[in-house]
Amino acid sequence: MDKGLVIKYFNERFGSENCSVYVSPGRINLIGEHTDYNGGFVFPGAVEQCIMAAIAPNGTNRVRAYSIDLTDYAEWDVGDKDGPDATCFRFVYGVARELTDRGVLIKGFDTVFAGDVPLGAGMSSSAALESCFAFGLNDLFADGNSVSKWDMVLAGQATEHKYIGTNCGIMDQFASVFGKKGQLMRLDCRSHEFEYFPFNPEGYRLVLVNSCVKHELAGSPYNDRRRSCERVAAAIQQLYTERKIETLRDCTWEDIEAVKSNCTAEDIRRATFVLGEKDRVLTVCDALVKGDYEEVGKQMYLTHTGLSRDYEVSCEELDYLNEVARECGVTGSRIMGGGFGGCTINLVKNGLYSDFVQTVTRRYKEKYNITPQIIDIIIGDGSRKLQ
Ligand code: GAF
Repeated sequence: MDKGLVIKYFNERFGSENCSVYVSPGRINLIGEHTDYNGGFVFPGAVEQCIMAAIAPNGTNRVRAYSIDLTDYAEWDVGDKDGPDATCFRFVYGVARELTDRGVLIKGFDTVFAGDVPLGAGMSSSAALESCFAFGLNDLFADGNSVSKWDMVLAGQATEHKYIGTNCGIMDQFASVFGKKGQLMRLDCRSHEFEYFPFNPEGYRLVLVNSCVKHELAGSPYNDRRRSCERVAAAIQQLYTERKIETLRDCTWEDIEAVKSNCTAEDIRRATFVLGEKDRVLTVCDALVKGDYEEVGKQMYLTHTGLSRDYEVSCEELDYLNEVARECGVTGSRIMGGGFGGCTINLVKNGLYSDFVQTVTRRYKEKYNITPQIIDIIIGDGSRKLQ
């Protein structure tokens, strides 16, 4: 992303180059899917693809915002109770309100933004947008009341919940704000403790294969999955009143067995996936420390199977990409992100890389008449100011 581009558009629209420029990345996740809202572990990293925004206070109470990618413009008052309709502006509006609730006195501003995080790929372009504005508006308006990085993360997540309608966890905003070049992060989503893990697998590459399909309908299947998990946790709490069960993180395999007859088979399948996934993140961390990439890959395939059969967030196209990866001898491959379309993440031996990319591109095109997008992963830095 070129900062000259957003400055040029800012100047064209608002007649000045006097602006600050902020950037926030999308993310990958090596393992730990749908565990964040269950208080489990995730293992994401920020990528180089990002959202970039030029922002300047305008001395009024009005926000004026232009999206370069969508060629769309909106205006609203800082105190507006409803905000704009278009989703891309609702992220900006929501984050501004959430920061205000956390003590940042936000006034009117002009902004122009753009990004190169592929939309609908499961790389979290929305969290990148939220984090970009959380970071930028805090920098411009905090004036002694600056909020912490965690507050920025929570402001982005609350925006999804209150202004978009997706009851997401904390992983995407966390990765976008806290990302570090060359490092993955293992986050405990219950305690918010996290650790950076240098990620430089000798002899392997991480590559995304974007199916370029998106089957999700307005966030509701995602929220349904979350509700399934909450129902199972609530059933366990009901059985064991002496314990405190907040999420599935507080539950064991025996607990799930104990409430089997009180829950639907579908809810039990969802919970089974989540408990398995929690353990898989820890197994992968240990394997990484030992340099055991075969084990990392094995766990990735197990995650894919669980997401496809038990959590049911895969689709025909993603299962096909996973199957082709397996047939090509790729070390690890799985759906990445929320599911229902988007990318697979693949851990591939250097020597196999070109063959795999050629084969998966050809076979996917033959079957679905879509050329998949190949995205080489470079782990980059989190939210920051460019000027
Ligand atoms: C989406 C959500 F936004 C995250 O919080 C997370 O639950 C992810 O799906 C699945 O792991 O990206």
